[in-house]
Amino acid sequence: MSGPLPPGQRERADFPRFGLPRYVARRAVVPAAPVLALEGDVAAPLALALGELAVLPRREQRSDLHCVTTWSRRDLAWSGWRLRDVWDALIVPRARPLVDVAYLLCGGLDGYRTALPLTDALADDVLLADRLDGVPLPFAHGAPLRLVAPAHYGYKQVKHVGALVVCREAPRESGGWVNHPRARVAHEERARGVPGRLLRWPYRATIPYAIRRARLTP
Ligand SMILES: Nc1nc2c(c(=O)[nH]1)N[C@H]1C(S)=C(S)[C@@H](COP(=O)(O)O)O[C@H]1N2
Ligand SMILES: [Mo]
Repeated sequence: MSGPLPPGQRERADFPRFGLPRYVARRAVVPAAPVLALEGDVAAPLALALGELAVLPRREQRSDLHCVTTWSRRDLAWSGWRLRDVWDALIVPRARPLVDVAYLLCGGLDGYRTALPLTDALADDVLLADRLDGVPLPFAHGAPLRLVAPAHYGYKQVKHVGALVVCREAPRESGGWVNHPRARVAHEERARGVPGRLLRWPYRATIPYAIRRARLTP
């Protein structure tokens, strides 16, 4: 994927393990037989074995990852399932969301959780990926399953996904009040209530610290 980077972003040649220092310093515990829990404002909460996703068509997608701290990694080759297909084929018929649900919260096995408005989460390019660059998703980048939502900053793209929580109201997120509810990269929605441009420099200054923390938990 070429063309100019979104506003305020800078390309990185490497692809560091990254995250909020509090979460990236934790090691997600991945069970031997991982499941995807479907819960929240649904009639019938359930847990899907990850193998059940294999009934859906596999999607391959090349897309960029834009971290809110201003680094971008371009042209990652993801493979997995479209979240909208999971929604239509598995979540709607089996968990039966209530009629007025509006958000989808994604929960990671390290305790990290963020949400997107349901309409954003069901966009064409939002995947639950289990493969990256032709190999099973490495632990560093979110095994066994990771949310890929290229139009949104990295902080919305939960790694080590263990649960999808359907919500009527905007749920609490790991980033707290500072998280923008949509976090669209093209609109530089880095945080709630502050023009994204003003956060480029202070966020950029935190990159080395987060990468160091991440390396301590390989
Ligand atoms: N479970 C979990 N998912 C997470 C995070 C995290 O700390 N824990 N950090 C987010 C942030 S801020 C970014 S930029 C990307 C980084 O993905 P990477 O580690 O594959 O580079 O993961 C996102 N997903
Ligand atoms: Mo990030």
